[in-house]
Amino acid sequence: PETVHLADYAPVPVTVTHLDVSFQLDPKATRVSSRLTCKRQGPGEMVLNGEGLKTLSVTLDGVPLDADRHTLGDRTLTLHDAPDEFLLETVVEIAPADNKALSGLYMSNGMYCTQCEAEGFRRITWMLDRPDVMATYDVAIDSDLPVLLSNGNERAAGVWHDPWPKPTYLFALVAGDLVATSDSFTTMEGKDVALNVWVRPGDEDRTAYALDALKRSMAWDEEVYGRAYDLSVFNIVAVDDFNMGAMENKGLNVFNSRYVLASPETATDADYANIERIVAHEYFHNWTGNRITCRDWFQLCLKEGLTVFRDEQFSQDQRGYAVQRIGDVMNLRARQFREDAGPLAHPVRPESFVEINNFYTATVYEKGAEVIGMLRTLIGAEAWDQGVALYFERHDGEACTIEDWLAVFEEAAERDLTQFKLWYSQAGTPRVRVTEHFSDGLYRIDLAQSVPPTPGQPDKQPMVIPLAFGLLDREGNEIRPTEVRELTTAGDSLTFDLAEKPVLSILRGFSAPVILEFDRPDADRLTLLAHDTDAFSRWEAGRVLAKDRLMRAISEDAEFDAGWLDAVATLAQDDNAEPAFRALALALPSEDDLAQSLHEAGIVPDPDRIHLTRRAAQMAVAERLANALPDLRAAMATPGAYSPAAEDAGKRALSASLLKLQTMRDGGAAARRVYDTADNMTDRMAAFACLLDVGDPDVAAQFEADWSHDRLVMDKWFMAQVAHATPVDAVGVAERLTKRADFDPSNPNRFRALIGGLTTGNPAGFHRADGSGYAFVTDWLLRLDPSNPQTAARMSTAFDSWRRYDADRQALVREQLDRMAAADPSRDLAEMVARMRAA
Ligand code: BAL
Ligand code: ZN
Repeated sequence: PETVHLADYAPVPVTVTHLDVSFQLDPKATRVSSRLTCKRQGPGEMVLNGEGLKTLSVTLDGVPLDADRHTLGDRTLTLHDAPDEFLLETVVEIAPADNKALSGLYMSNGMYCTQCEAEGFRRITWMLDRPDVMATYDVAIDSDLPVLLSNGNERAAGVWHDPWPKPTYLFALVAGDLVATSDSFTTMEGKDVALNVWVRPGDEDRTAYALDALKRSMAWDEEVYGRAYDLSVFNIVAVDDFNMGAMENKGLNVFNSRYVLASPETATDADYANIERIVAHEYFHNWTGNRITCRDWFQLCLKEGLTVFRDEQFSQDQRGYAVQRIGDVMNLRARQFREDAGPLAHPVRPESFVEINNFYTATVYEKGAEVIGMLRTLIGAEAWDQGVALYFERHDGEACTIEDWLAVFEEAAERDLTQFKLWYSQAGTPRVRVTEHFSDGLYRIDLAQSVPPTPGQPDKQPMVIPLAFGLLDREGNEIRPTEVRELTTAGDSLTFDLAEKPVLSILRGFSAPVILEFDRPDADRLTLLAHDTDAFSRWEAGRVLAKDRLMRAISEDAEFDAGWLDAVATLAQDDNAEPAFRALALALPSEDDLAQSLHEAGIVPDPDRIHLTRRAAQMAVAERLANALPDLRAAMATPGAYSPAAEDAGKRALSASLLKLQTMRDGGAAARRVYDTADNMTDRMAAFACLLDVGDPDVAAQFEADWSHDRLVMDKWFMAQVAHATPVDAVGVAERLTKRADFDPSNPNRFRALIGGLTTGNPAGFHRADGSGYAFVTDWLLRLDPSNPQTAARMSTAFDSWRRYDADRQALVREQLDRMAAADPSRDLAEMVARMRAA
């Protein structure tokens, strides 16, 4: 397959400024008639994209095209000597019911829907399917179905006009038997906007939270960024079969139903938080993505990194800065640091790809957001605000690059960002080594940075690393508040005149996506854990202490010392700290995190040993808290009606952490009481997980009896059973579940729940020494790949950490990677497997 390079970008010789498209919908034979208004902007042939289209006719200015004026290939339609201005009309036929790739126009539970990002529009009709071609649209939908939606404003039933020029990837069409929950919003410019959340009949009582989140997002974007909505209607549609989380199509956001539907009985607090975040994210794209889009797919982080940054800011405002920031950093480390450490590492702006769908990654999204956060830290809030305002003013209606983005900040901040731009081109997580020296009243911090080699990038240059830090005295009083220093060279030092050696609090707020290497006394970490004014650093101190204990217990059989257990117990019982923070502080580093840290320390990770040691640590914490657990949990009760707001959610999170510890002592008695009496899914799932952990023989069947009618709740059931099986049983449990009639692998949520339950939820089960986990996952990837390459390729990342493990496990994984490579996989899966095999 062909590799596409950023360096080869060239504008189109002929562009399209307007599309008239009409659809006669039919599951097996949908007819798409389109008329493109085309305009030449330079010399060259016009090459349109198409895939799987049955072409019925092609005319230019009303005249059928002669054979010598065009070439109709499998995936291209080339017009030779096209005039300066013309209308190109095509009629094609497609079969949405047969489209199981969920890209282009497809069917889900009897409704028609589309997914066009990145290159799905070419599966609908002939077009220049690339983001730098921006056109207005008129769409007419002919169907007996009652609800017919597309982008823009509705002119008549099923007739839509979108006045905002947009690239093909933002096109959407939905047709189905749907019901709406509606509301309205008046923008700061005085425009009345109708808001609708469309769902299948029966789901309408679960739409209120998404609608509320939408209104809060619209108000927030006006207040914080001065951005108002620009159409008369904003539609959200929930779809059951969806590869992504959601999609920001202009005026018609299409969502995976799991990120729309919520009721206290069926959704957990985490589901509510995700709905809030993703509704906001897709809405924010209206300005950062839609009004200003990407010139080419290499610039994906231009819209995604920025929009993640904005949704994280929004969530911080809605839910509290510290807890949100810690959660975002945990997510970054779990997904992006892992990606950066393995064969799939790539820059925030990649320079080549085979299949762009393989680059919707944690690096482009989450690291892309961190890069923007660093930019704001470096230039300051005021210059940031000016730069963003300039970006909106200068580039509205354009398809832009990272160079365009950085130029506005160079102007606003009057600062050269050449070195900063390395964050977009150099892959890998920088290491910052910190060493302290104190003598004769002089305190010196030595800083050294390095960026590890990554595929295709053996040598790296020093980056600009903003380091936020403060100083505490030995008693924990802050003696220097937060300030930011920039590390721009391989090594640097900071010095301070001080009477005694302070306690350094560094990388406050996680001011840069780096790994700190800082060997320091426990006493300093305990001081930070107890007293730091920066909540992130406080949490981080506890995290480092816990990881250190776990690493030593795994590699040296070290005991869990009383000093650490006392510190954990103190924090768990600290009424001055918010419950959500205490819950985060109680959470131990994940098995995957430990495996990576062991690997980096030169120790080959043993997944079973990691699993058992982590459980032993939990048991030690449980024993230390012992009889305090029931009262602590009782103090976290949330009487009254369920509220998904952060305060109650935080209490439930701490309560769930404590219940897990209590289960280790009482064998599940408390969890059983919670399970039987819970009035919300958050508490019920927490108890369900505990009961699965202790091997409760009845709870899975009870859960199923209550919820077998509900697809989203049953996804949780599938996932939890695999994730909470013992490592020895996990593959067997997963295998048994795949044999059920309701395991439908063509539904991505169900597939991800079950396979992800093993690969992510049960690492010791996935990495069984006999290779059964590897073989099982490979079997299913190969089964899914022919119909849904995107999801198969995405899930194949489970193998990206294979080089960490022992020679036997590596040989077993290699066997499976070889098997996939030999199975004539899709372009998507082939690219992923090739990158992983090259490691
Ligand atoms: N653009 C794909 C889905 C999202 O990032 O919003
Ligand atoms: Zn996005």
